[in-house]
Amino acid sequence: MKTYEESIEACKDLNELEKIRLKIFGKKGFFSGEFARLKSLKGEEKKELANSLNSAKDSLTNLLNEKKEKLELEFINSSMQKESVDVSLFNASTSSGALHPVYETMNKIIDYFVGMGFAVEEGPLAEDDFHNFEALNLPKYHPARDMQDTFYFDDGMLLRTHTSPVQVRTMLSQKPPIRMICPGAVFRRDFDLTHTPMFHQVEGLVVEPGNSVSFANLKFILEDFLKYIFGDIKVRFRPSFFPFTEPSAEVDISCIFCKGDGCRVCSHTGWLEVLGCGVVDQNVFKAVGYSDVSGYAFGLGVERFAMLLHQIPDLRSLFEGDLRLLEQFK
Ligand code: 2U9
Repeated sequence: MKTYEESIEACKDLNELEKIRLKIFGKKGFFSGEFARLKSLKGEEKKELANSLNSAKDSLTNLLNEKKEKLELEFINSSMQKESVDVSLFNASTSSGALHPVYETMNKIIDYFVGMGFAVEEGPLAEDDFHNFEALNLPKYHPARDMQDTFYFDDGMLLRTHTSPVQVRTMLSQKPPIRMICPGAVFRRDFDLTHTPMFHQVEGLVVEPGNSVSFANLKFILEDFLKYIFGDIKVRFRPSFFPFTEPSAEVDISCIFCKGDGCRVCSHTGWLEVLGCGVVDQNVFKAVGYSDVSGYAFGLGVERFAMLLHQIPDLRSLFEGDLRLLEQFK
């Protein structure tokens, strides 16, 4: 019969080793029987057995631990070999990627305005107070400037809260006429069902010398744009307020789900709010050194458009990177 030492030495896997351990140290194992026997002994005999049992226990424990470590290492090495992937091999199941629905929607919006002769302008994500607030007629006490709404850096710079600073930069570097849109990421300290700290806007600006630009021009282009994006819908303008435009309006389309009858998506109003707009406030032109000009501006949230176009109920799902959602947009 093999000794315990020989069994441990010959053992080939961790399950087998555990069985041997139980035979030696388990409740009904070798040591529990021997220590029970100790109780019936006395004097020198008891002492001798106790000593030899304790040293056998130490040496078997060491042997078991060493063997366990060795078998574990062997197991890891063989699993790594079995599971390793040769990334240089051609994978027949690889599928192509696709544009994210937010970018697909943004491109559609850009296509319309480029077709209408608008230039596409971009600007920095980290901005200063002047370009993001001051030049846009947002007074010092305006709530949007609050630490709770805006991400500030230690040096007073901030993450732009809208793409409007791009229009400010464009006006500062160009002369009218200007006809531009600026698509891009913006940042606000907001996170719930309908807000994420980063989202995308497309804003537009038209400036002409003199007083030729009117609300009627703005109304025409936005109605035409919304029909290009959403198809056969009604459009309505509601008076509103923005610091950078006067007069200002919010724009609704008839609900694309219930055709205006009222449903859960439109909160049973028959209308969906999709953008804001207005005639540019003269204070904004003053801030960039323009005089004798007129213009209109508008702004929209791209995620809202993507959600409506693709019937995506939760805004946050656009940012989770879940392939089950993204693969539906190929
Ligand atoms: C300049 C002058 C005027 C841009 C405008 C809006 C109205 C607007 C919102 C839509 C949904 C922001 O993403 S949103 O939350 N935007 O309602 N934006 S007018 O007006 C400007 C911009 C720049 C120099």
